[in-house]
Amino acid sequence: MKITAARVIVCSPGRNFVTLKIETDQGVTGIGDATLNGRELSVVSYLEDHVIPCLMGRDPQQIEDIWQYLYKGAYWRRGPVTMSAIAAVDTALWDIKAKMANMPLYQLLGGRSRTGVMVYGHANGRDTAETVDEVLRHKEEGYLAIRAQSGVPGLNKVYGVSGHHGASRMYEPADGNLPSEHDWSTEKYLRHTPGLFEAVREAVGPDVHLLHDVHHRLTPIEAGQLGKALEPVRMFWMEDPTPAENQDAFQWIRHHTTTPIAVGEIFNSIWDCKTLIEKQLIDYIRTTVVHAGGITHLRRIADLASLYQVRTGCHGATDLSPVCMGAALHFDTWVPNFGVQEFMPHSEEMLSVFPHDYRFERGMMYCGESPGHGVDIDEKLAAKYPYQRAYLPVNRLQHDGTLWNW
Ligand code: KDG
Ligand code: MG
Repeated sequence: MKITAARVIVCSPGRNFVTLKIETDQGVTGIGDATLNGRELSVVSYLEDHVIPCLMGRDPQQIEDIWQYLYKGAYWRRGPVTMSAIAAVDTALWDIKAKMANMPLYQLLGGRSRTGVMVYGHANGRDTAETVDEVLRHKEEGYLAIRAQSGVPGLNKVYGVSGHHGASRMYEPADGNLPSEHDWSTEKYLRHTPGLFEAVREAVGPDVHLLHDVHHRLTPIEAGQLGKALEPVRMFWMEDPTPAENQDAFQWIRHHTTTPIAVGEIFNSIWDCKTLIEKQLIDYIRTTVVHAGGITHLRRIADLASLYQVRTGCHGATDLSPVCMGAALHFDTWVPNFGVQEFMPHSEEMLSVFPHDYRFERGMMYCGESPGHGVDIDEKLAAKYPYQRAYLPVNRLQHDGTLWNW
């Protein structure tokens, strides 16, 4: 069997998505997500200029060898651009292998470990009252796990919260302008957040899992303070409490709180989380199919994590395409140490470009039974939505404009 063609499809049905399609001499094709939010075209170039020429004529069944070839063979290892490109190739190859075997992908990985995949939804509000309402609305929809983010009194724009009610699900639109600027005050945030979660827990009752994303904004000792203050609420997790380049820094959070910690949506290899996992400094690892080298590498990370009782909690915001979601749901259906999957629904427009067989029902998601990962791309429709330059926002300290972590 041989790879005969591969091409990159870029489209922007509300936000940019980069998709790699691989064709074979047997007529079977596979697709993989290569979307790197705000830096999309760098992965397009990496694939078109450097990776695709190396794929021609290779046997697509040799997934591991192709992975090693692209990782070790480049000499320049790791990094989000390289690993997203490798992920796209890897996902497309697993799609092809599963289609050749006439099996849904989870069967090839080792079969079903659970009936469905628990997902968490996003409840965002401009203040505590609106956030509580959004949490209750999600509970009504059947969610078993809900992430709550709220505006902070005295701050203009805060992570995850849109200016207008109801628009919060699409909080980083591909609008072609330069990065928007958010402002930040750790003092105001730390004053507000424990009361927010007290109100949310009181309203939602004891059974719903509650999650919160700190989005890298605290120092380790501040994160320890927040985690300790949230202990009475019994959080499912506190996400990205501090930047994780220095993995040992998480010890200081651990020394001060038993609130569980989730990290890893921006990690792209096992080396980014090795210390965090081996020293049991985290409880959930959030690496994804698209940014951490595909199914092949994500499985390696999950296996390391399982030795230390760290469970998976894959990133699943809308900037990861439906192709990534489809592959992730197969991974989640198999992986023994599954925790939860993030689910931020794509718009109808986005979903129309990516025909898929996964579904959401009462807080759970289910991958389909069709061969492969179950997601396709409608290339004609995709062509109607050309690329638009887009950025993630930046964040500055409110009192003096110092650039802060986003
Ligand atoms: O591209 C960045 C977004 O996906 C990210 O900011 C969303 O933090 C996020 C999350 O937890 O979904
Ligand atoms: Mg996050």
